[in-house]
Amino acid sequence: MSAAHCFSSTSTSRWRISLGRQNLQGDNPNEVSRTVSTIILHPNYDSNTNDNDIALLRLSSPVTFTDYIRPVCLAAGDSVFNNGTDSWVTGWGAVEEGVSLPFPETLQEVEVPVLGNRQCNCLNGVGTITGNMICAGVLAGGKDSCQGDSGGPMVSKQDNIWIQSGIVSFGFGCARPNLPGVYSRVSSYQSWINSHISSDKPGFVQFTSSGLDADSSYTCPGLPASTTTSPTTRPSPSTPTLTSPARPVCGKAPMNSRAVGDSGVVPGGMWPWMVSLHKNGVFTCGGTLITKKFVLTSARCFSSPNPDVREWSVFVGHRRVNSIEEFEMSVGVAKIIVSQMTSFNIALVKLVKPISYKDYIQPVCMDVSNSRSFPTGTRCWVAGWEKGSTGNGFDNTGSGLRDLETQVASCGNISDSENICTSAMDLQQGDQGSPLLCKSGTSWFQVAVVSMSRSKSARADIQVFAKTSRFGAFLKETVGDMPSPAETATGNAPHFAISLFLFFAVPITSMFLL
Ligand code: 4AZ
Repeated sequence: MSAAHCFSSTSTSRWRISLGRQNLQGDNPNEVSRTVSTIILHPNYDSNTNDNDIALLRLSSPVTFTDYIRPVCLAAGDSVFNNGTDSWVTGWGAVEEGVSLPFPETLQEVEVPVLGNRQCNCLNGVGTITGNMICAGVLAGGKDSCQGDSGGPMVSKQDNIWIQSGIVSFGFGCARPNLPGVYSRVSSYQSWINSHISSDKPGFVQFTSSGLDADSSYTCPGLPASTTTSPTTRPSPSTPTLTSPARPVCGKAPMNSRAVGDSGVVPGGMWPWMVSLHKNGVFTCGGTLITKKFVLTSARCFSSPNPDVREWSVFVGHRRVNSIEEFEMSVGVAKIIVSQMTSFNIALVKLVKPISYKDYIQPVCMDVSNSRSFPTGTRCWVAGWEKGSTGNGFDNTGSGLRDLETQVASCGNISDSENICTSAMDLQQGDQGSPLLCKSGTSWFQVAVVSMSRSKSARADIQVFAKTSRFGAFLKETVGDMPSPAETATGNAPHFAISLFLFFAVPITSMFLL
């Protein structure tokens, strides 16, 4: 299998196929070669648009498989390659634009993540990338296929099987920032390939991606709305239902069965306000839903003062469906508003559309009127995602949402009017932006945002969080009306003098992060 653009005609006479070859020059002890009996170009190959850039070459005679010559599996038609899928491209092409591979021209490899078609269209010009193409590359540039790699494979590994997802096709230059390489999408051609091979057909294997594709919420001017629908799997009918009250209520977790002593991997739906924030498709931070349109997280999730909203997407509705953890949907980001204090800043992420509440999608309470107390000994939890090996922050192999139980502790000689303290916790990088959750009455409150700096903890025995009552005005101003706890909605809210203050905290102490 190769690319159609490598062939100016279907004349076979001048072609030779080398297999088991390592170097283009010098000795290749494991090499076998064949002439070509037939060249089949895709009938809809369009040299103007590069659409359907695929070709099949029939070898003049079969080759014997060896340790150096083996067939790759091909991505089946129903394969899914989410944004970020780890991929490898191999070839003898140029090592940078205009620089050919030096002697003895040894086969090269490069690792590149899949970049979703929506984002790839936005980067290359809307309309450039058809559904028969798949893109891969890093936005920073520096890793790519290049001239001479054409026709070669892009592969991804699944359960120890290498599956070819793409055929090197084209790109604007090589390894340029924001210009990923473009590949023919092998999974689009299962039936075409099979129609030309009668015996000894290739092995088509379905490649799957876990979770929703972050690319589905990516957009830019001129790009049609996403046609990607939410997962076909639905929550089981046995899950409890929560009827939506006219006035939104916060801090309700109908599926939460957390009891004192519980910590660890969290089944979906347990903390219904938990969201995960993804930058360019890669899990970056935890966060919480505080209203239908706002997510609260740490300012430290955003490295630049003016984050690009187009790079970000928010996954909501973490739940368990048929024993698989997944998110109901991903939503784009309309605005990222970072508080402007000198330290311990928080960030509000405004979503492009409001979220509908479900059992497994609920807002957490914010104690904006500072009327709740969380005395020493109160049991609290930090919920957050481990940064999984897939970089998605979640997958089916256990690196999902987990929580850590802790309890409110005395701040000792540290001012407790300024701080809230808990027993020490093993917070990790993936917990950045995640909440410290404590129950007051029947409602769950977020009393802190995990915001870890690179400095080590000042005290190992307790976790000190700075009270962020100073963000009360910022929150009210930015978010407006917030849902209230069920108890106060019935009219028995305690009346406190300092109504604008928020009992909301960010830890001062922290973990060392990579
Ligand atoms: C080429 O000319 C070519 N950066 C192949 C791949 C890419 C660019 C050019 C992708 O064969």
